[in-house]
Amino acid sequence: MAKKPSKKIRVDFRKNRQNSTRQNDFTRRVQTDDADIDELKRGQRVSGKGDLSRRRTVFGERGDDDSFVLSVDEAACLRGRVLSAIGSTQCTVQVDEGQPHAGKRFECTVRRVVRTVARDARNAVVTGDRVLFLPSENQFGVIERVEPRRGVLARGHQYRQHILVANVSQVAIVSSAAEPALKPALIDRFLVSSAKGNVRAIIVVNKCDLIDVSDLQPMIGQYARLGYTVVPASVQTGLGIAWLQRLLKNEQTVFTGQSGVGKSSLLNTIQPGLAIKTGDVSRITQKGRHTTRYAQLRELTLGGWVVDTPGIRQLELWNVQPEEMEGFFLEFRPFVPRCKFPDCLHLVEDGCAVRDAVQQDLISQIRYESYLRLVIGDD
Ligand SMILES: Nc1nc2c(ncn2[C@@H]2O[C@H](COP(=O)(O)OP(=O)(O)O)[C@@H](O)[C@H]2O)c(=O)[nH]1
Ligand SMILES: [Mg+2]
Ligand SMILES: [Zn+2]
Repeated sequence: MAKKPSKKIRVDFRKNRQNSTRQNDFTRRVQTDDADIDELKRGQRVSGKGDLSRRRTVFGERGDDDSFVLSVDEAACLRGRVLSAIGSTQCTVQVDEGQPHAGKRFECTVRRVVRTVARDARNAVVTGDRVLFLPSENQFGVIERVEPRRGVLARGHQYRQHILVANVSQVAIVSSAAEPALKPALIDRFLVSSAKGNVRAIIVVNKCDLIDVSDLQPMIGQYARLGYTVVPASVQTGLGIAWLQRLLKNEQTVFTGQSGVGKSSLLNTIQPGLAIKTGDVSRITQKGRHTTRYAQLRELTLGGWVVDTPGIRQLELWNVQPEEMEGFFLEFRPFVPRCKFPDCLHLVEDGCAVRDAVQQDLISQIRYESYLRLVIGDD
């Protein structure tokens, strides 16, 4: 196989804003300074101008997703998966199978150059990332490289993208048949987020013990025709649990959905202790004890991972343009080319074939309403 050509890039290192926090934390200072010295030892050029205006040549290649994959000393590094990442700097990494320290967990900081080559420094390292890290003593280490991601879930947060988790293979969109009532619009919103992140979706309808399951058939049929798997489930009766276990085996699955629908109960039924207790979410950071919202990977004994996203009630859509929305509603596709105007948003325009299809019951009214809410964005 032909090797991709190595590329050199020049990167600017911004003025080091970590100085003040370093002063507060002696161990961190030692680690970070050692990391800088290591970089010097490995022959990376550092200009003599000090921190204010450093430029450096780094080596690497473009990943398939257009990320920049740094060249690192692979023999000295361990490969692992980020179980949780706080602020892209404090990461817990579990070593992959087939390597020294397999299964062990390391508390890692992130080499500054990793943040520099990331498109957005805040998302430089996220939960689920595959990384190479340089281990040091006492199960500490420094992340040297983040592998290209496939399948990310992101949300908009304070007008910026916040990647919640990377390398996810599927999302379990959990809803409940009753208490709280089934909300198709919410399911559709989650379906769009998953499709936007290139992640397969499974729809779980929990609490089926509270209803007559045959009442769900039209809804199940509708989503099944669109190619989605719908699992009727109940923690009370055990309905759907074995099916869910089969669907989760050897996959990386994010559980998401409104609070109260039974995500924690389902996770604990699938595997005792799988759900994160709310108390586990707080963690000591440099600024004191913080209850942060971050995703955490949990290993399944049957193979694979699940990610619980405590405190994140819903995935706000990030960067989905109104004109792009129709593409996420698969049943609209045959009609879109027949609209009179090529830029039709299927709202009030004349000659809209999508609206005609809704009128003729060829597109479900409920799905069309979900579409409207997402395009108009007022829910
Ligand atoms: N009747 C019924 N109640 C359930 C079921 N699953 C969960 N619950 C209840 O729903 C409530 C919320 O569950 P929880 O797992 O905390 O929901 P989460 O917020 O999505 O994690 C709890 O009181 C559960 O006992 C179910 O299948 N049937
Ligand atoms: Mg919960
Ligand atoms: Zn139209």
